[in-house]
Amino acid sequence: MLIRHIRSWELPPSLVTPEHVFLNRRHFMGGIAGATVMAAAGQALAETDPNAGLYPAKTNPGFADAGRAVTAETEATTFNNYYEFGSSKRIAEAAEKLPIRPWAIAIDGEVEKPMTVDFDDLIRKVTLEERIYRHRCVEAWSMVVPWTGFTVKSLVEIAKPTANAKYLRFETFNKPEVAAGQQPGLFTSYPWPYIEGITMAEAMNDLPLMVTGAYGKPLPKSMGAPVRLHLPWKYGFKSIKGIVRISFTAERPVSFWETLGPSEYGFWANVNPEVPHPRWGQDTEQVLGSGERIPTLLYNGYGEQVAPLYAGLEAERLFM
Ligand SMILES: Nc1nc2c(c(=O)[nH]1)N[C@H]1C(S)=C(S)[C@@H](COP(=O)(O)O)O[C@H]1N2
Ligand SMILES: [Mo]
Repeated sequence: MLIRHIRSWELPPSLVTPEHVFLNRRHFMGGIAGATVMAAAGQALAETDPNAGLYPAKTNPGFADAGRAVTAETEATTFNNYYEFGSSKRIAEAAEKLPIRPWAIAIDGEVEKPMTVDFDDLIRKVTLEERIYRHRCVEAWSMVVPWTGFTVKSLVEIAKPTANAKYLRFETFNKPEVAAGQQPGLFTSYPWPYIEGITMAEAMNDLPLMVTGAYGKPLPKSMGAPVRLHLPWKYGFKSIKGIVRISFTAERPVSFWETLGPSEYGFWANVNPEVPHPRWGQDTEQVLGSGERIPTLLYNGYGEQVAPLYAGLEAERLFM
């Protein structure tokens, strides 16, 4: 198996530290080590980020309360999945090596006029808002984060896709010189760069957010600065970080994880407690930063907003 040697959560449960023990330990220690790292990172950001003045953005009243406690900032910003920087959750320091200025984003494919925009120009063309969203990782842990960003819908309006555009394909940077995970030898079999995709209908829904900030500040590098996607009703791997290209396509994009393990990670990846991952259940989730385990909700609780998107698609593998 291609992916067998990498991901610790794929090991038989008996071989790894039970997740709740690990998460509790993080909860216990996060206050000390995490706070120091974050204070330093936060200060560096405030000094150098040209968009610091845009934060905090106004909270969208429709998303002011996620119905669960917001995850402590030190937890959410130091417990990450970012394989470009390694397979551990502790990549926050390594991710600081990524240069994020200047940051060009290509918008191409099935659009009236392909373009390259500088992130600092793009962010001034859109309306930033804060939304508190639940996030559910396919590994069965979850968090609640106050994101700042702009809707994917507003990005589509700027991009002006043609009638041939059926999908959006997102691409992450490929910088082996700073991202150890992308260097030959480490995860050689991995199909870099990281790719994700959604349909045009999904893109035009109100929920998808192009995220530029979290916790009322510019996004930390560990969370995908300067810009990442967030799709709160899908498993976390769909929420691609460090975006450098957005292509409008006629063909369905094949994502990074789908290329690696098509029987385990599909295109749709909508959260559903009743459809287990081939190697673990999805009915409950560990709340990051607490000892709590809670039931997982269909579409991560966002069914009212997104279930209509999937009417007529019941033959698809919508939940993996
Ligand atoms: N480019 C890139 N994007 C990525 C990932 C990644 O490894 N590389 N991991 C994904 C997974 S599995 C999750 S759960 C979320 C984690 O986001 P967070 O680190 O901000 O919590 O990012 C997603 N986006
Ligand atoms: Mo994830």
